[in-house]
Amino acid sequence: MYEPKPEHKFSFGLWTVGNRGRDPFGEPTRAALTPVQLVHLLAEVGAWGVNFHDNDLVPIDATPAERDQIVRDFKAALAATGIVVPMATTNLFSDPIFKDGAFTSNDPAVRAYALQKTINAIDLGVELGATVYVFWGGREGTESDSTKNPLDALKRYREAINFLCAYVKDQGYNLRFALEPKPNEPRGHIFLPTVGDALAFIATLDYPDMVGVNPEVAHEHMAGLNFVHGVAMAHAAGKLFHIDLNDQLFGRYDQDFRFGSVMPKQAFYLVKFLEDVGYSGSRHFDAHAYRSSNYEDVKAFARGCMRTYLILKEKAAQFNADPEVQQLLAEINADDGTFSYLSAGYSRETLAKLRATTFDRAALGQRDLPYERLDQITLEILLGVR
Ligand code: DIG
Ligand code: MN
Ligand code: MN
Repeated sequence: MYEPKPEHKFSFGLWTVGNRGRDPFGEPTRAALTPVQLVHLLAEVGAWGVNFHDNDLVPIDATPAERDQIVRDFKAALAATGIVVPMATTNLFSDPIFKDGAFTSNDPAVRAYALQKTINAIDLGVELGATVYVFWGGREGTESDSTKNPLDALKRYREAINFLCAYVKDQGYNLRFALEPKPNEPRGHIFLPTVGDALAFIATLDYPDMVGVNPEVAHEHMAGLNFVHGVAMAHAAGKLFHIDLNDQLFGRYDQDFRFGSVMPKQAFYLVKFLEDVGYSGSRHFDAHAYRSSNYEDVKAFARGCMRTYLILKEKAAQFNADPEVQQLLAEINADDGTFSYLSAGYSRETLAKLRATTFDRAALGQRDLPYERLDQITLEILLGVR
């Protein structure tokens, strides 16, 4: 039961199971594992895919010969395990050159370097099979808004993404971009802070069809937002190209906890949504084990992410099949068709009919809404007593 299979499309970044436990207040608690070792660890726990930033795989100062050897070794590990590479991305945040951003840096040389680095990283990702390319602009932001006009920053961001979309088209790559929002950390304020901002930004691009979003649970929770509502917004816009699953409380630093480990009820609604709409992308866990964990516990963390997803998937099916839930939903959404004429949109006839309608406000205000009963049933399904 709850064993991960390739068809579940569970993926992890090298940086997730390879996280060494460093945090802003402490040195690493785990030894470094090589990308090849991490691929074998992921195969051992039953993952389907592995993702990476360019420098998770190829050190920033590697020579071309070293790069090619690393790629050969990595490809051999992928072939030996059957693990695939669904997504790749660029590290535009670790090196000091990016201290004031990459695409939005005030220094045109840094912006140009970020473009060059991303082009090379796109080539690397495509070479290893990626079809989604994520842009998390962790350093694209400010501490002091005296330093950067947001219009200039967004213009630079737009020019960079437009340039890179044109590059991908020119190369004929089968690759789509997914912007990953986050409100802050490591910058005091990060541009494109939420799913809504990213969707608005995409609409201003030269090739909007190539660009979607990669929402992350923890990042919307940091902003105190309902993650499922943001995911639904992206899905409705045809822009849910990828998703970063993890967990945390609202208003905390980016905790990247094991999926479902903090707010299982919200995780349930997310899994229910993804399964109900038939989301076909990666279920990517951008999360890491506690600093206190050793690698056996890191494997437990990875298994836990996938098990929890599968358990909640089963709970969602149970919810959908529960007769009392279905009866309550039918009650709540009762519609005798009286107002169906409005769904055809505006017309003079519709307007006249609407104007001529009288409403019994008191009666409508007294309508039964058994939401407590429905939510209690939901909770009892999750608690396993139903
Ligand atoms: C952090 O949430 C970001 C980076 O780890 C990476 O660029 C992206 C890919 O999922 N998530
Ligand atoms: Mn995160
Ligand atoms: Mn992420």
